[in-house]
Amino acid sequence: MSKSMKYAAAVLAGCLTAPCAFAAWELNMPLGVTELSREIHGLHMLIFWICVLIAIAVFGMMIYSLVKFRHSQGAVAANFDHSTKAEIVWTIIPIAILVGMAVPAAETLIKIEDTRNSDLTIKVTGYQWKWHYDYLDKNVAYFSTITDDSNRARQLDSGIDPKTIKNYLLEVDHPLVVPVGAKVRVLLTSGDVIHAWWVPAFGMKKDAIPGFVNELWFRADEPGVYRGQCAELCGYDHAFMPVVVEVKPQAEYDAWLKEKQAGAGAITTAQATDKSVETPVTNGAASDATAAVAKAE
Ligand SMILES: [Cu+2]
Repeated sequence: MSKSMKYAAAVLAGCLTAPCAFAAWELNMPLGVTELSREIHGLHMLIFWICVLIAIAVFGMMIYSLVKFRHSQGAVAANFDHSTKAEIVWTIIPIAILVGMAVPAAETLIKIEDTRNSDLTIKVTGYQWKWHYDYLDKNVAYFSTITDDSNRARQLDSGIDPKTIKNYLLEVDHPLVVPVGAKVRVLLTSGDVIHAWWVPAFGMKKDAIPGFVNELWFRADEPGVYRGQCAELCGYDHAFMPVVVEVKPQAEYDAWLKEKQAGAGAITTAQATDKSVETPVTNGAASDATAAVAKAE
């Protein structure tokens, strides 16, 4: 057996004895937990199958022509150089395909951009390297930072095996909390460089740009914890600012909000009496963004 064949046999044996590793492979996009994410997935599958049909038609015709009209069979090349009929056909068919894809895509895009009639508005500000969540008109605002255990394990020569850390690099101290079934409007901005807020299960990702306010919305159908990451290369710790969203039943969310508001009230009182208490970090861009939002509303 040659060396390369031995190698191939070893790889094959490895593949057959490690089905667990392959079971974790996910080739397609996740389906998500919002109506929009499922619609985007449907659109992706529709266009995928259209591409498959086009590939079958084009390669089928090409292979048929190569075999049927091969030189060894005595084929003689045609000598025409123009066909109006063929040009009309190969113009109309692609236009029909493009229009057929554009109609459902435009419908979905319009839904994605429609942030009207939201139940809750949260301003999300990206910082190097954490997120700030501000529940507008609710008097609740806090930072969301990667947890200490992930942060320690990721240091060079930390000696900590990342596999021992639960949700390694995908866990934060204070997740974003929203009620299930509510239309949540997210206003995105940044305090320093461009970041991007991304939760794959919601089918949503948008840039957070200093001095600008971008909008997105989601309505999670199922309670649970959904994880994402900053999706814009924002500096050397870009990989260490995860996004965690906890979707809770309405009653649990109400209780959480009340608790947070009580905590915020306590901090405000402490700040009024004790000047040494650190005030929350704000900066020009983020404050401008809040002003712009207030104006828009
Ligand atoms: Cu970032």
